[in-house]
Amino acid sequence: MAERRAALLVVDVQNDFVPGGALPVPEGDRVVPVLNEYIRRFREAGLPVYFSRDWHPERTKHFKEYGGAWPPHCVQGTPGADFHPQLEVPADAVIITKGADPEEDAYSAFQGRTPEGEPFAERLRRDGVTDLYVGGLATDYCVRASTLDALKQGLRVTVLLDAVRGVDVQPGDSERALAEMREAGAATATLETLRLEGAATPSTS
Ligand code: VGL
Ligand code: ZN
Repeated sequence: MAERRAALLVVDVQNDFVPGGALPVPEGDRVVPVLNEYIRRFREAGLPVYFSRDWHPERTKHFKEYGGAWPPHCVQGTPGADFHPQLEVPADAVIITKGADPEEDAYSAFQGRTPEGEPFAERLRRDGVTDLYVGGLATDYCVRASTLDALKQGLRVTVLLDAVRGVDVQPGDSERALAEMREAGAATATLETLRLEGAATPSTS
């Protein structure tokens, strides 16, 4: 069997996406302690962890005022674009920035780049990642788009059900998004069922 290597992608856990923010995801803050536990497990197993962030210019066709769907959020350099203060982002974490192009919605982390300007998919290939575990915000937008793109890249993808929440602009959007991700080939897991591939040390829980 070919060697496999897991990695964690934490999607857009930023102040504007939690209650009190500009585009709050209901219960968005609840994913933070759960993600912190996933982050610890991946790091203890010697596996990579990536953090995507939504990072828009003030003027973008993503915002209502310029023809898009959303109120202004995650504007570059503002407190709303910071990671949630309780999210345990390691000092050496790889941050994937997306949404900086004023012509793009960029819901997917695969439209993002590392600080060196490398596309996320290339970075994953270089890191030898074959299995991507995805949690964060929001289930029906950036988690959905990132998961579907990861599957298109040929990765095995697992959505972390206890570490995602959705916007649900229409009731049921998140459930429909999860069904779509499963249909496209995504697996699902929780802290209780997680078994990591390619861990340097066996995970004990
Ligand atoms: C997102 C709506 C607008 C997300 C980003 O991170 O899911 N949703 N921009
Ligand atoms: Zn956005």
